[in-house]
Amino acid sequence: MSAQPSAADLDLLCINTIRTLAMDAVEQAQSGHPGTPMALAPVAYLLYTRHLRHSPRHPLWPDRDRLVLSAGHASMLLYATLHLTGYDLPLEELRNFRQWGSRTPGHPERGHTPGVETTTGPLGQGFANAVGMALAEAHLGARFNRDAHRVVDHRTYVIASDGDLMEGISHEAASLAGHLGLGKLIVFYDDNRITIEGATGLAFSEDVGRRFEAYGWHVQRVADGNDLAALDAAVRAARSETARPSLVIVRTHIAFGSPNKQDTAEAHGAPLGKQEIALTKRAYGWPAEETFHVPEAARAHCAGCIERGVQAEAAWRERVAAHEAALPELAAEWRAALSGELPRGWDTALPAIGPKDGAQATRAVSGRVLSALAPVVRTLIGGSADLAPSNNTFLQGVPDFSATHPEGRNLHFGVREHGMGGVLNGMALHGGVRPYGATFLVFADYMRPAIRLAAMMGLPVVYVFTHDSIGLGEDGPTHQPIEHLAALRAIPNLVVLRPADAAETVEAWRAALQRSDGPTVLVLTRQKVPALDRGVLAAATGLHRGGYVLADAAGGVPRVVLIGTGSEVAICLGAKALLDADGIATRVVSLPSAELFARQQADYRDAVLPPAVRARVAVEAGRTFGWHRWVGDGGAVVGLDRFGASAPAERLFAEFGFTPEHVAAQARALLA
Ligand SMILES: Cc1ncc(C[n+]2csc(CCOP(=O)(O)OP(=O)(O)O)c2C)c(N)n1
Repeated sequence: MSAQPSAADLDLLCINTIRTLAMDAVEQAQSGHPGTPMALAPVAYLLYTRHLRHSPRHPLWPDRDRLVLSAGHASMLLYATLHLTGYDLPLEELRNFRQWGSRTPGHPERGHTPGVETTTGPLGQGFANAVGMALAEAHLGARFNRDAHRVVDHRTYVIASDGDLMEGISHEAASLAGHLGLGKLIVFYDDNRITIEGATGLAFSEDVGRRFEAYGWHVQRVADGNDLAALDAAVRAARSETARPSLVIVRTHIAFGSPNKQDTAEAHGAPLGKQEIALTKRAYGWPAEETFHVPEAARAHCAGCIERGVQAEAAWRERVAAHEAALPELAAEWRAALSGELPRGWDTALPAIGPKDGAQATRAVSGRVLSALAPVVRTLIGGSADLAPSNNTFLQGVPDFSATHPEGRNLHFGVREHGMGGVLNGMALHGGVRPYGATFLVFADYMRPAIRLAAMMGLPVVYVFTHDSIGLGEDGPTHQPIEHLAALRAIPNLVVLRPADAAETVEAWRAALQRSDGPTVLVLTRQKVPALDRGVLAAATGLHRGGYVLADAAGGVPRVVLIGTGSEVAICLGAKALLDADGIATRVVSLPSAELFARQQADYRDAVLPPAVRARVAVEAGRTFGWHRWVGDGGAVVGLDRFGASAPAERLFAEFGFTPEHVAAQARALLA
């Protein structure tokens, strides 16, 4: 190579640097995925150096373009590119790929590595996250940009693999994105025709391009993933298409350049091996014996991203200043939205609901809370997977979000629970909005992978899950959640709240919106539950500690403790009346959130559940799994370790023992 490499030589030098860094890091770790980074290096190089508006020295500036590596297994593509373009990811971190304490985990983890926008690895999730990011951008742009004053104006790029496009979640999210006309979303599909088991033809033969055209996307094809000019032209065309999301299908070759492993599944998830690496490096014209080699010219060329990023952010700050001068009120609202903080005094808008309101379903109360908050907490945006009339999630008086009205805050996710989960995560990752999504509790299973990732990333998403037990009645066992509460409680960093009445439901929303470091599930009834008389019983603010003494034994020294959640709290109160009448001093504990309760100091927990009182009965219309921690060896659980049945709710509660009489009998049996 001459002292002054040509532009084309320089491009190739940078691309081969990304390729060889990926090969070397996987070899060093003796685990990982080298083939796809080798194939996609031209796409990543082109995006990061010519198209992505990003700032390596300030990766989180709000108006940056987002890039999502949905094919998270190809993490070394991202790490090598971030390293080369000047992010705070030193070569040492690449040498420590996949090791304890490194910033280069096996799959990209948000918050762990600068420049990583979302945690990916479970295929398809990143795709849906990107749809959520593009949706949030479209919404905030419509709300806060005015004519020339454009403070929200960025694109969302995605790199997706065969696996991403096979997964159902991407079908759901792509269909929604096409319907909503998210024109600033640009997806690169790595059409390498290889997955783990071999050729994609084993299981995947549809015409992906035509499928996306049918979704309403703008679809382009690039025949050779090494053709930078063709890739560049496709990106430009995708950027000019503003009414439809874009899919660029790029034909690539996994492990490009490897004489013996190119186009084989072997190159997907295993190190190439020393010998093959040497052969491949020779084919690239690379020093075969050197590892983690970064040519000075490549580093210098890619470092241009740093200065361009500084300039892009500075230009944006000027636009922000002009926006602020011209539109001070709007600018203040926008800043507040970006901060993620709730407006001062927001909770004074929470409705005061008391015993005079009578028995109500907690889902209905939640609906009142949402509509009362809508004008005040204007970052609230969300909807349901086609169950809004049942979930009570429609924000009254607020327009729908649509392709023509992206300023709307009522979302219609369609019957797409999994897609909704991934989109909510993307919206929360984007920032500036407080997203919520809803369905029946039983269908939480359809979105569990996305909920798990929200918890892992610490995203403040709120889930409204209604029809929370056999109490939904006649729809029968397919619709009656049994194991769902236990299953959700098993997810770390997820707060599950099952309020007992209207007052606890209001507090549950307060808790959900105050939480900024993780997701919250609101578990709500279809059927009416009595308004607990808070003049006599303890205040519902006890919810914030997870569990509290709702009704104490006379004299404060119980012989029996009854623990209930949600609709079963009223049953516990009924049982207490029966036991008290028998002279058995009984305490009722409302335990809307086992996670929050478990976080309390031991002395508080012991005050609520005195260790000396071994006669404890937990009552919850769901699996008993997990309850023994709270009732102990000497306790009993009135739960449901079988599927439900189709019948009116009252009959089901009676048949399955959710009655004051049965609960009281259990308590008496424990004392005997
Ligand atoms: C939901 C999910 N299922 C399975 C996997 C395991 N997995 C990782 S990569 C992959 C498929 C690889 O094929 P492709 O997506 O085409 O990636 P490439 O081989 O081109 O890198 C699978 C099944 C996963 N990461 N996520």
